[in-house]
Amino acid sequence: MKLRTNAKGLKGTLCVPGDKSISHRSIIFGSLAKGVTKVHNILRGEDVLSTIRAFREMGVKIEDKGNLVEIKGCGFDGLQAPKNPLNMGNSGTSMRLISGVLAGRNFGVQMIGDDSLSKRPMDRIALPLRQMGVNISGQTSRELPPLVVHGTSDLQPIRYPLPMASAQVKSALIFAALQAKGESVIIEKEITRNHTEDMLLQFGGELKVNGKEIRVQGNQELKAQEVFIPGDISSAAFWLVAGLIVPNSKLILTNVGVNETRTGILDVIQAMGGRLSLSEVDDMTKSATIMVESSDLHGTEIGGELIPRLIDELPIIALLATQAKGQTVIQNAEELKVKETDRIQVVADVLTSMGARIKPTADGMIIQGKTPLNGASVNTNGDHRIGMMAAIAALLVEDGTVELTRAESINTSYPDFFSHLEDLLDD
Ligand code: SPQ
Repeated sequence: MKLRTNAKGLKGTLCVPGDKSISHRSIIFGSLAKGVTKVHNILRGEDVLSTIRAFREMGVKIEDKGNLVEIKGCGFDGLQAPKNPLNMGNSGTSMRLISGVLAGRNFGVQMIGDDSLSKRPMDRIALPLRQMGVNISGQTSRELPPLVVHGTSDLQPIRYPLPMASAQVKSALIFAALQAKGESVIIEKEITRNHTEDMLLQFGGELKVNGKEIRVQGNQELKAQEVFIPGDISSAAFWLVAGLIVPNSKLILTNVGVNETRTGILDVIQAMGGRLSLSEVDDMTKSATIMVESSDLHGTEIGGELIPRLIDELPIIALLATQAKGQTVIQNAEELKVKETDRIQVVADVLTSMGARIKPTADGMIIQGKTPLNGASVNTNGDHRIGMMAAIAALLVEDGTVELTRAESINTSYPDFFSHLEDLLDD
């Protein structure tokens, strides 16, 4: 598709769709709890639909009533063996978290995915789950999908220091630990998004968090809840950056999730001198209204503990850095290599083809700022965040066209992205 170029400004107020990570977890906890869970503002993106389909195929009744989604959970023991392989589409979160759920189920399941998911390593969950007694295997030593998981009713607890900063591995182990015989201890490498921990407590479960250490007792029962999902800061990120770099812009984003494990991008924008403010901060739902305006930005350094708090925003932050004064250095972000694409290489390739000056490194990028962008032909390579980054970059192209191939991958996390862009364009 041909992308909009040469934008004269972005203006208006927008409510971004529900948080993808929290949406997945609401379906999982709702299916595992006993009773009827009601979920408001769920994201109806392809990834979450994969999680919904998987639990339906395991016998859980999930009804989309338009204004809310209702899940009739029957507990861990209520799950039934699916008749067919579970197709997780593009969703790493679905495959990894559901593997943890299956760890304590006494039946075998095959999980498959699209071409991108079929290249993503599952050894990171296979290794610890095997230690707990699960029969789990994929293809090659990286345990790539298709992945076969055969759980056990004799699941052993685990003490596991995570070798990488990963909320998906942590969450898979929490779901497994809930079904194990005794207490499990999971130690994070860096603190990552804590939606699983928050929601476990909301559903009446127990866990103890002490810094990077998480203790979970086995054999827990969960109770159905009403869940209100805030907007996804990872989707809001595209508008935050657009509002900062497109001249004559002012955007107000309402009901954005601001859980502190996800707000690294706000810290970066402030460090770069961006005009940004928060209002209507709600500590209960962890949400806020965020305002941004076109700004004079300067380069910064991004690394260490900050990385897991903005990992999915690094493609759009790289674009932000191309418009700032001076150099931006991103490091300690090697996890980017195992996302929907190798996001270090693909971000560098796409933005370089548009005229940016970016050097990919082993664990990040070095970006030179104040670069005008030109037209190009861009392929998402099946990665939604690359597609949305290219669409925001195109707004700065004054001469030339930007053609985007495989744009449909954006439906993974943001099906209304292009209609929201049209609403905000000030011409
Ligand atoms: O589900 P998927 O494909 O892995 O989604 C991505 C994304 O960009 O939408 C990563 F590619 O987000 C992950 C995120 O990077 C979602 C997630 C979660 O919901 O637990 C955690 C992060 O991954 P990780 O590697 O930290 O476990």
